[in-house]
Amino acid sequence: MTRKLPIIAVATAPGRAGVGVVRISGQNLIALASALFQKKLSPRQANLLTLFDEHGHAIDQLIAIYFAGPASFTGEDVLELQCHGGPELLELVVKRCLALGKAEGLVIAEPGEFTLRAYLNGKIDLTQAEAIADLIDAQSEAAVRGAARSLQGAFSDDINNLIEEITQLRILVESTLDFPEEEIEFLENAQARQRLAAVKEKLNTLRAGAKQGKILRNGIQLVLAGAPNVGKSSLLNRLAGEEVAIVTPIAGTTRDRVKESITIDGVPMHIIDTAGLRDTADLVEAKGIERSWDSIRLADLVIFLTDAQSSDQPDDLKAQILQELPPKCAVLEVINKVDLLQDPHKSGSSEALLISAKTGMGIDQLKRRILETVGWDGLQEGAILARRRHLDCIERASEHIEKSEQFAVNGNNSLELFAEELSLAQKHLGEITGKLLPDDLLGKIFSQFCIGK
Ligand SMILES: Nc1nc2c(ncn2[C@@H]2O[C@H](COP(=O)(O)OP(=O)(O)OP(=O)(O)O)[C@@H](O)[C@H]2O)c(=O)[nH]1
Ligand SMILES: [Mg+2]
Repeated sequence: MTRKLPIIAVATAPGRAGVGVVRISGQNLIALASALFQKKLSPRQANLLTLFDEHGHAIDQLIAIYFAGPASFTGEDVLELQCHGGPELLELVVKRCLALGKAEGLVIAEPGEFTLRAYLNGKIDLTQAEAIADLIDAQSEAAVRGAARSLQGAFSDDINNLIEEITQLRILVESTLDFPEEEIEFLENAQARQRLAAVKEKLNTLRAGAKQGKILRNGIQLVLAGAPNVGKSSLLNRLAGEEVAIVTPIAGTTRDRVKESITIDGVPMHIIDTAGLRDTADLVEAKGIERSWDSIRLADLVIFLTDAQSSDQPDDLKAQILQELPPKCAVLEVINKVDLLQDPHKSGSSEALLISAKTGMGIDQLKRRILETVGWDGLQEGAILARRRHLDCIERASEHIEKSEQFAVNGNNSLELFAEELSLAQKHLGEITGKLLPDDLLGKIFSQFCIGK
């Protein structure tokens, strides 16, 4: 995880483009830079140079920029080669660099290794490192903005401010521990409870923001489920705004899952249209139905679609779906084909939404209900892009703050426990920015990056 060898990788995406960037980072790259170009590069300047192979034939004319450490992305010396963007060409450039960097031990970078070095050298903290990956993976404009804010340090600042407030409180508590007779007075004088309440409120705001950020980052797995022929594929097409799934009047049309990603109000939705659920002797259809159940088991939200005209009672199927749902997954009941009804308002339970995938009736309300059900509050100014890991740490910190509150109330002999809970809350918050992070977790986080980052 913490090797010191110089590393190299293509930093741009695979494929052909105008420009392709090869990045090298290491503790001392002066010798390598000279070997590559037979001249000393001036740091932070664009140098137009030609790279030659071992026979003296030109490989590419490129722009080289040399960043002397620690004033670089990784904190080490960094050499960035802006070549022409062809995959074969970039491979040749990397090969040439590897050959000339052999003496210094130049190796191909592992996924996320550049960013890991930036983190280990104190150039960025862990939330900022994660924000780099999230910025690159962002699936909507709002997600880009959220990740960019985290990269600027907005999320880390919020966390660090909270940690600082808890530290102040701990200092007060711990300095009183030596004088037990003053405990009760301390709690009053230091306004411990008010300060704790303020910490709690900030933590709640942070949690609410992080929840929104998680929705924005991961999107929602939305599964369309129901009996055959109720119009699931038609609804997918309507939501996607194009004919992605085959629609026919024949029950059992959809066999395999059809996936389409859209955004609703900037929130990424990964919609999965499934095979209609029924007992069947058809082997292919049965396999498809198995996959429908698999999708339901992984959903964030299931739309249970029924047909307004059908006389079938959907209650059994609904009960079956409810049984298979993962925790925290909601079901939205939606009745389709209301365009065929004389009086749409008479149909179904009061909660079910009435739509027509064919005419588009009720689709806007459905979109609104989807966002409401998954807990999307609308985009707040200053939203950050959070991960499951962040939310878990915030939840755990909140639990310890809640517990500490009890000890602040009881007074007698509980200041030590009060201090202990505060310190645990702090520890979990520290995990978010990486100040207090187990090594194995670090490996896990950076291994999810792609090479060249
Ligand atoms: N009138 C009307 N017909 C609809 C509506 N939605 C779907 N249909 C029709 O219902 C039939 C079945 O639609 P699909 O979208 O294929 O239904 P499905 O639920 O995907 O069916 P399976 O893939 O077999 O499970 C087609 O003939 C559609 O044109 C609607 O809102 N109104
Ligand atoms: Mg279908």
